[in-house]
Amino acid sequence: MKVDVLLGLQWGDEGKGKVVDYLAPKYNVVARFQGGPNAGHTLEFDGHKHVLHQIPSGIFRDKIKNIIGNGVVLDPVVFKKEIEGLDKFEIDLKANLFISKKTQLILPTHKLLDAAYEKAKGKDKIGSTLKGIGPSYQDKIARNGLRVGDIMAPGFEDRYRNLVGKHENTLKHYELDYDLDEVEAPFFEAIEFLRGFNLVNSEYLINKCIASSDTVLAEGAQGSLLDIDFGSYPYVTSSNTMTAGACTGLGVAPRNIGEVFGIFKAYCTRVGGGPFPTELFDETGEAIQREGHEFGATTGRARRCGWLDLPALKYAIMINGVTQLFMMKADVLSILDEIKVCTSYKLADGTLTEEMPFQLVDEQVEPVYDTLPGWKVDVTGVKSMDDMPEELSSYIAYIEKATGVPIKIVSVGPDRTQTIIN
Ligand code: 2SA
Ligand code: MG
Repeated sequence: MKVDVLLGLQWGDEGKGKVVDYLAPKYNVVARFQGGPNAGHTLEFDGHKHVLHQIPSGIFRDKIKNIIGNGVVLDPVVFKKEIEGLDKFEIDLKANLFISKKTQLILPTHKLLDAAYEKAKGKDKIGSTLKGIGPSYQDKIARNGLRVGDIMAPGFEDRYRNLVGKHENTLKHYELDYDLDEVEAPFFEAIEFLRGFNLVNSEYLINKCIASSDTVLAEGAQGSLLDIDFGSYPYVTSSNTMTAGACTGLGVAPRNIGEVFGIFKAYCTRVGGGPFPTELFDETGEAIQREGHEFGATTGRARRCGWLDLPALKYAIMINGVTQLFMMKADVLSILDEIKVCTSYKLADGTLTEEMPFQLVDEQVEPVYDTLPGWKVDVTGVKSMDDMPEELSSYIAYIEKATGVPIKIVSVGPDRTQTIIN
């Protein structure tokens, strides 16, 4: 079987956790291919609300193998906490969780470096989650990093000291107070804990699954507009959040990619710094934030809110090869009399474009909007496309026409059951 990929098409927080959880029963394997503890995938079921950071969202379903791929950066301390948080669910982690030996480790000093770099950027800071993501990927690319498999080899502690020495050399150029001993003790405890898990050559595992007709879902984190290559650089995360990232982050050949599910919110949100053309600074933005509970699942930060941005959505669909769209949080827009959709950008010289400019920031793009009527009724109990208010059906048809991709799922609330299939 091929690997289906599920990705966020905006700036993260599209509701990927809910969708993976919903789709999981159809899959034998769920795999994370990039990102790390900066992700926050919220799942709600049977009255539980649970946020996962590094563990794939298939973990709550029996008989699903969950793989943390080589493209991920793993913080052992966060991992230990996450696993302990799963205690009450009685999951057989020996049978259900596999970690690539090639997954990069996040060290305590990576988090310190993250903080130091952000502080030095001043008002131009990225708005990093400060989980050590950038510095860990930096070491990976610079060929300095330590990987999960290294913790089983003799000399791990020496290699760790060596790398930390380099980090301390860098840190002394920044004004940052820290106490390494304080963060190292829990780190080594967590490393010992990690040694008890299935640490595997996950590229073999996943390719054997593909060959034996298992169904595999690759679960993206963050969103396409945060992609290191195609996002709003430098206000991005440090990994490839796009479909191609699933190939490199798991060891899956491009020809083995099947469906690409693109998740987007019926509006847009962004957490952290960086350009956001359709951002709302008024009461409407505040109302969306309130109604949509738009606060980060990892850091609790308030998310900036704005209208749906079609040039950005079409861009994400293009670079990912999206075959099916899933629209999330449609219920949040029920409060609005009318809904705007950005159809193109007006550049500083007056020209209109439907393409993403090289620098969203510098070009000072002005969104051009279409206005659609709102539906103004509670849709959280709607169970089928036929029961939808006409205005919501029109909103869906409008987006499908603009993007040329069918919207196959519409979410009208956080629970597993509040999911409408088209
Ligand atoms: P980082 O931490 O170095 O990867 O941050 C770089 C930028 O990427 C953004 N980013 C995110 N944006 C939305 N959601 C993310 N995950 C958490 C969640 C966020 C949270 O799911 O709720 O709880 O605040 C995420 N992770 C990274 C980040 O804001 C920077 O703009
Ligand atoms: Mg999130």
